[in-house]
Amino acid sequence: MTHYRLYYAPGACSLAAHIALEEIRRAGLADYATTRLLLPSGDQRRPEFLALNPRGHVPVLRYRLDGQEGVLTENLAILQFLASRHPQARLLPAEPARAAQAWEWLSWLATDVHAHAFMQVFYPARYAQDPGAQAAVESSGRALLKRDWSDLESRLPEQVLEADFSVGRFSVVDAYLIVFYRWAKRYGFAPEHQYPRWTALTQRTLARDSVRQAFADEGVNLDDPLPARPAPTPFREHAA
Ligand SMILES: N[C@@H](CCC(=O)N[C@@H](CS)C(=O)NCC(=O)O)C(=O)O
Repeated sequence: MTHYRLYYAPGACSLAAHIALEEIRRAGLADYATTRLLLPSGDQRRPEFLALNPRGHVPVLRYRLDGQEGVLTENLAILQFLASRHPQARLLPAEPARAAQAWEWLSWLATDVHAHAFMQVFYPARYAQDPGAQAAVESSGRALLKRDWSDLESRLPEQVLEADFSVGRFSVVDAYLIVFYRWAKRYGFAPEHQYPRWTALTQRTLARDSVRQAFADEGVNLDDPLPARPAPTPFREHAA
């Protein structure tokens, strides 16, 4: 049986892979262990972690497969690997048009929403030195996110209000979307008051045992407040 180890930070984007692994474990398909990193403490820059991922990012997945050890980085690669290794877990749709929709969601979330918009909000000091310019970067990220949330809400099918997930059955898209919903709440976008489809989808996702287990293991909740931020410095870190 394949065995995995996920390197994650509580509430970070790695939560999507954690949920996927929990789905796989509950289906009796494979087991996994976890290693927790604390981003505000700089664990991602420790030499032993950089040896696994020189980019200094979670998630990282280590696996043993057919006697071989492997290391995989990048959310989308990890989600795809897990879904294709364990088709019985049905983590991605099999039907081509549905699968393409899933990839449409995953690629937009990883690039426009995470890498483009949220990075400006999380790490403005990586874009500008001057505190005034950093505030401008953060507000640019917030404006992008506001646009993204409207786009997201309008693209979710009406059926998510009553049943269904983003692309029909539960998939890793929903595991990834709930990470962003939690971040949206923490960063003051109040999605529960503005986006009924995304909120209904989130509640349905949160009702899954795998999702509740991954949240509990990481010690996070949908309603966790954002801790007070330290004064801006060039190395300011966010708590996901
Ligand atoms: N492109 C990477 C981005 C991963 C990423 O940005 N992870 C964040 C947590 S959500 C991280 O590890 N940040 C630590 C840092 O940038 O120092 C992916 O999609 O896996």
